[in-house]
Amino acid sequence: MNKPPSITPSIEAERSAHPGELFDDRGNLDIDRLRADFPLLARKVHGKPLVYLDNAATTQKPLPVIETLDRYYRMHNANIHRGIHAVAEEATEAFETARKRVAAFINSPSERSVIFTSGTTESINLVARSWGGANLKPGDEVLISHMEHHSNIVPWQLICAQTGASLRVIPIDDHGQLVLDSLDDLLTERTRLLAITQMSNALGTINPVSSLIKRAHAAGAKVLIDAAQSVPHLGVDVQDLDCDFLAFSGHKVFGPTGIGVLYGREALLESMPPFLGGGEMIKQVRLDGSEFNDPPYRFEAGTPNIAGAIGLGAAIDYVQSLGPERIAQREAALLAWGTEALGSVPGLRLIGTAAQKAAVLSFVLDFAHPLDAGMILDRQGIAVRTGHHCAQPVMDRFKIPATVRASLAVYNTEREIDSLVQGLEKVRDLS
Ligand code: 7TS
Repeated sequence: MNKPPSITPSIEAERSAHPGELFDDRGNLDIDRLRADFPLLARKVHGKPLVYLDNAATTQKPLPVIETLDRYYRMHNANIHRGIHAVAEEATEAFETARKRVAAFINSPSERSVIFTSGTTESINLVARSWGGANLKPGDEVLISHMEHHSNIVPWQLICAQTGASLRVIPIDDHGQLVLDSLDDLLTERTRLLAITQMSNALGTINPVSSLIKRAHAAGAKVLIDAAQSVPHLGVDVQDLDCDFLAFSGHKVFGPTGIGVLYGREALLESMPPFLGGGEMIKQVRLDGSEFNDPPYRFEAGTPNIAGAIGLGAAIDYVQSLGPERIAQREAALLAWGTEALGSVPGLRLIGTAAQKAAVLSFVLDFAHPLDAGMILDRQGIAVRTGHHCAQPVMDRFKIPATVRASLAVYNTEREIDSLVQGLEKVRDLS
């Protein structure tokens, strides 16, 4: 039998496409070559070269991802797991290969622990509804932090209201770091789950999740890590972390929108009831009751985002061809440059000055409202995000309505950050 043509270039093929090309012998990045992989970065906006500094919202997509999606829809589109025809087999193989790539990427002990979802938001809701619905009761507590994205707050509020459990919150200090003095009071035998971000999207803070996971486990609690921001910038290893659940989104790590991942410890997933009911998640359906499928399929009701998963596999290949450590190193240099450059702007105050932080420069200006600044920057081709960044409690903590947020990716340059600084001078002139 002929093997179906490869849909996603293998990690090896992807590496050989770039061997030593993107980095010289001393490990320095050839930024022009890297940027050439991302067609959108060559765009103009309002007649100016685009300076894309909104990577925490979503990243741009490299050619291998765009081409994989194109190839999938041109040549391999079929529904999966159910067809016996050749194209359905190709699509199924590519989808399941993507699952293996995700498992390897996060060092999951098994691909059965990798559930495809629509993104971090659905992943967290899945745990809240399925695990939370089955395990929480009055008197139990769920512990989060003050720097969570709304998608790691609201699902817990909803399930607490439904089950009678309560939500408790680890405070943050003026630098945007967790205040851990109070942890012994907050993390008790009543705590059933700690749900916490590894990296804040509004502040850039990197949390000491390894030690928090150890402490939570010692108290008998499970731990969910929101890795929406950490996977793209730091990479994660679920076995090293020893977390029980971990959620991330494909679109923030150079993959397509509408695809994400929930990692769950296998034994836990096996004990959990379904989240959504429908096709794929069952073994047998009778009118008087149904038998559910094993994980991960138990949690993947209906036709999944097949193209998205395969595109995410290509994105992961791309990240691995660059090397997560080299991405982190390059971004650290950019962050240091940006912190110093913005520090020289009179009237600018950085929000989020943690000792451990990555890729995010959130700030307020004493000469302009963030929304006005964002609009003036946009006219100069500079894309930043303004607002509360779906982290309203962070804004309340700092007593501000919003920030301007420049968020970095490996393809950004020092020159782009300098453009932001010049753009802010224009904001001052016009304000
Ligand atoms: N958690 C964190 C830490 C995030 O930064 C985001 C998205 C989410 C969860 C939700 O991810 P989604 O893919 O399910 O939407 N953060 C942002 C942001 O900072 N700007 O736009 C989306």
